[in-house]
Amino acid sequence: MTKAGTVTVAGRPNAGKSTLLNRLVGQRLAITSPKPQSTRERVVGLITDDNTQIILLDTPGLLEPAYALQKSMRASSLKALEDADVIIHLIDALEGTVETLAAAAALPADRAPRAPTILTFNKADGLSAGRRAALLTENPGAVVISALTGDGVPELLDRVRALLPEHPFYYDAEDLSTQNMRFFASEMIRETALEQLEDEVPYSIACEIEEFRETRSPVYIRAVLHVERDSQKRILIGAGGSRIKSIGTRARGKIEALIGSPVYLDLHVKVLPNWRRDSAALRRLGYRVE
Ligand SMILES: Nc1nc2c(ncn2[C@@H]2O[C@H](COP(=O)(O)OP(=O)(O)O)[C@@H](O)[C@H]2O)c(=O)[nH]1
Ligand SMILES: [Mg+2]
Repeated sequence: MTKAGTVTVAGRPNAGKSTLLNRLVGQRLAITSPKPQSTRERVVGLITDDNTQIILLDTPGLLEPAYALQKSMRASSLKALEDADVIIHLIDALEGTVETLAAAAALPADRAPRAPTILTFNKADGLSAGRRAALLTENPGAVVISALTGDGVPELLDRVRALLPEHPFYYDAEDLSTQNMRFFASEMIRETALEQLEDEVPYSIACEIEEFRETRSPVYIRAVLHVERDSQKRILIGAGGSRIKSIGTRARGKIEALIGSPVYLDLHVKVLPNWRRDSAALRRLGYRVE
């Protein structure tokens, strides 16, 4: 008898959702960042053991959308909540605010997600023992974890397993994701840009993979980083091309670690004016547009 199903990790920006996906999959698949709103669409991780297969969905943080990209992010979070057999509602325990998922998602009570939800407090490594005990007393049935250290994660997995339906596996036991390397390569490049840039620039970057030739050695990848304005393009390129070169070198290393072979990364910068507010541009970049 096997169990299998979709488990959606949802919550506010910066709760540690992507860190949790990486911890559970055992690979750095999802972008993580101290800068909020790093995840823009659902990221799928597959976790398979002898008798359980979890299709884990990492989602963009729930927030009030202000422009088209954020609307798209919200739509993909809500879709992942609808698709869930089990929901992990992740809350940053250091933040203090405890709310229902319907409140975090700004959904009316009659549209609250239906799947069973495990209230999960993250960042236990920063909690005092007293605060941890108080959280568990005040929120019966909650789980306290650290996605960073792995503390409490086995207990969370046990809780998820207990709620999963009986079902044959959907995917091969060896598969790590249902998304392709093209997607993860573009995410690694965007993550590196997030690490190396400040202020508004990281939020204005989208990465498009124009060519991905796995049959070549080294693997050939041509990617474009789109920004919204000329001034951002200048910052991204840097003096004498130093910034884009450094992003390229670091991102190449991450992609090589993920695919396990040498990569030639051909990285370009272009201006796609105001793409974050433009549905046609969003669609072209592969974001969900309703
Ligand atoms: N101290 C601590 N920091 C964490 C933990 N989990 C995530 N973080 C940090 O919180 C920030 C946001 O993490 P991320 O996974 O990108 O959050 P997301 O926006 O919910 O996907 C990053 O700087 C992470 O390193 C944790 O368990 N403990
Ligand atoms: Mg994230």
